[in-house]
Amino acid sequence: MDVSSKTSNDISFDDFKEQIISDYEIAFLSRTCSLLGRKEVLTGKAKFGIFGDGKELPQLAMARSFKNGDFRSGYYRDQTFMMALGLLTPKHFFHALYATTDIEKEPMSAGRQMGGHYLTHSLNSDGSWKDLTKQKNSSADISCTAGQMPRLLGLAQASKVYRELDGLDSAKFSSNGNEIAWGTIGNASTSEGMFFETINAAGVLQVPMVISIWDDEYGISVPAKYHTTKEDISKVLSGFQRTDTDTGFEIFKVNGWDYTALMHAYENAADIARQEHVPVLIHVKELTQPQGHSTSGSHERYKDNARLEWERDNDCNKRFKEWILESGISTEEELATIEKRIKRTVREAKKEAWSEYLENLLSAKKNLVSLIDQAASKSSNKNFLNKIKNDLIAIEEPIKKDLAIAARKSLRYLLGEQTAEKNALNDWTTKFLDEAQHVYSAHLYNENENKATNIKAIPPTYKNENEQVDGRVILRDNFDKLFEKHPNTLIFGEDTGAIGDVNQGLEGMQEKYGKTRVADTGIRETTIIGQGIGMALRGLRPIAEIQYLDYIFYALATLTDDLASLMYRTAGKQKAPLIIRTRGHRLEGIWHSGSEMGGLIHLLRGIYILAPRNMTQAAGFYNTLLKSDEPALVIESLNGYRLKESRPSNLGEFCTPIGKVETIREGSDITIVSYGSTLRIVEQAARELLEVGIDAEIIDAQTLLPFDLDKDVLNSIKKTNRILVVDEDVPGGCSAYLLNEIIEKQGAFKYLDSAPQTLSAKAHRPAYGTDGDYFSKPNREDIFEKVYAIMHEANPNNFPKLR
Ligand SMILES: Cc1ncc(C[n+]2csc(CCOP(=O)(O)OP(=O)(O)O)c2C)c(N)n1
Ligand SMILES: [Mg+2]
Repeated sequence: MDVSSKTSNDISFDDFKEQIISDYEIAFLSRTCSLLGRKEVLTGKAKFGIFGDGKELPQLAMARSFKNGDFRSGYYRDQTFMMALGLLTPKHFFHALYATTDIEKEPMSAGRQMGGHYLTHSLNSDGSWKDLTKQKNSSADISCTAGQMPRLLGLAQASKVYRELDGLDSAKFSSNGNEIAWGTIGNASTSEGMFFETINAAGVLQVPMVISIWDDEYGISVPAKYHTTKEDISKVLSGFQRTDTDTGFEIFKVNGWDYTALMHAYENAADIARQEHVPVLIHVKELTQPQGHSTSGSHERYKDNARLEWERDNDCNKRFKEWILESGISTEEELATIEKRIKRTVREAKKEAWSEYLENLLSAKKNLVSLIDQAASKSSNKNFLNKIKNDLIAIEEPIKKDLAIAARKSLRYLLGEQTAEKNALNDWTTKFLDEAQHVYSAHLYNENENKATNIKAIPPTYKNENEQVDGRVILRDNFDKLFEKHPNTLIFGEDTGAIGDVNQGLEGMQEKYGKTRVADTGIRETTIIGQGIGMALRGLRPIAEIQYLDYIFYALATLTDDLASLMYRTAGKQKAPLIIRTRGHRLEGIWHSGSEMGGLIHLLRGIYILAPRNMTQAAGFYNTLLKSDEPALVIESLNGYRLKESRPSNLGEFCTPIGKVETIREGSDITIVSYGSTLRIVEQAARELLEVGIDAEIIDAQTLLPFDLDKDVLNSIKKTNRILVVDEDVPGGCSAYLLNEIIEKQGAFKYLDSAPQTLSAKAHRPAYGTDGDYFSKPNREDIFEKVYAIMHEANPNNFPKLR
């Protein structure tokens, strides 16, 4: 590690002094918040607290080098960093502790995440992008340790893409790729696979990233010797150090209490990353936890006296102050005045936040007390109602739950009564519950006009229906149109680039659009998704390819924790319109035939899940998705690339609608709902069923999340009065989900003459070979016999027992 003595940020001594005092103020402000925050939890006003104490100094250094347009991807310790950038005020801090649901007051998540999870707003209220080059940006934290790493890679890669490609729509996202993506991670969390995968990929891709490791030698109660080989992460990673001949990382090691060394290390790191587009790692050692890990538990339980004493002596704020005094930058008296002022500021912020938090609740309580009182005066259950009212009055600091319970219980005592007062209470309760539910449930998906489900269907047109080509050709030629039309679109994955994916759906695309837009990656599914999330957060339109559906599970944590929750946890203030392209369902064997849709649709709420039956439908989904801005998973049918399809003439234009089913065969006896590859077998079975006088209607579910927004399946059942759901997931998987949608949500039970049924694959993974497939997945005979049995039960005379 060569640290140059001159950096781009060199300033005069007077300015440096001023900077030091201002940094001391922020360090002290942040620490005061941490100390008071813990008290708020211990006295019961907040449920949980995790703070930034002990990590103040390096975060001030990081903040100094952080510029407009830069992005952070960090974790719960970065309180001081956020305060230093003016993105987190003491009042915000307390509102987050209390879980205030007003996004203006609690800008980090509108009360959805526990305090200590930070973000900035990338979107205007209509969902359009803000100018990210004019603000300091933080992607939204998640609690899962190291979960911030995969997206960090994409945030950094975006700079590289913006620098390398001409003709991009970059005005709001990048100034010639000059932005750094700053990552932070705790020492213990570097044990996670996500960390190592990200480090390796960043070294390969050579992206402008600065990763800080806040090393306090602990991960909750577990000391370094159980976490890290040699108990020293930068020593372990030294093989990544770049040399004169090899690219790699620049690695810095610095003590977390050493202000000048920190400032210098960060300025150097920023210069290298910003100018040379090289990843940099800063291992910040000798940090402490003055109050232990979080508010649950105390570190006195697991740290010995020697360690506790060392932590007290080396507390970075304490050593910072000692250094300021020793070097004559300020005096005890001056600092005492500053500290007193800051303590007062924080106490006031806390008081204000608490009273703002309570304000609406108290006025709602007042209204409710009066409504219960009035309803009681006209009720035969007056005494019971008065008891509820008095219990409510006694709650001085009510939460929404207290109000909801009081209102709902009161209505039970008014059963059967008809008074204007009861109606008023009823109306209030409905409105209150609806509004509260909205507060906690909105923004799982985009709620603005351009949401994907609003994109109108455009059917494929054909000049010559007889022009039959392999399905992969339709995909390839459609991607060609999309890359031409949307310059911000890029695709990457294993074998995606040079050979144009394992099924040649991208054949020739790299030659035409270059290695940045059509790229091969290492075998690392988690960070492929991370690249996608990070780049999508910065205005690009990435398509991340997961080679086979069965390998998506390597990336599942990132998909479910990060991408699927993004809109929700940011209360609509960030978006990552990432398209994930993969291929699944029937092919050969345990790991190339997966159709694990049940698992995915349950874990990935917040992402659209689309299962097209052929490549025309698939291409139509990509066209739809690129008109909108939401994340989606598209599962192409593995065995469909070489099947012939008519070639549409409006490639790149036609749109498969999201949330709509398609009836692909009309019939009158039974409705069969299916999706993906299985549909072809259902169609064959339906032809055979016709031979015995059974006329089946077949509906392609095609979009599993969301499913059938127009309730077309219900209309079909009104006609056939029977329903069978067929898929190749495990029993009780996606088929059970679809049945629940149809029977319970659409209300189809009213129209059924036969018991609703599902036919799925076996519970085990699909065995290899044609026979393995036949005995693992629903086959033509299974479908025939299942439908026949339903008809036999309904009409044994017409359909005598088969076997
Ligand atoms: C994937 C995952 N596993 C476990 C946890 C529980 N957990 C939260 S913080 C933490 C320790 C992290 O230690 P470190 O990375 O050193 O950060 P520090 O808190 O010390 O700054 C653990 C185990 C989690 N949040 N996520
Ligand atoms: Mg730690």
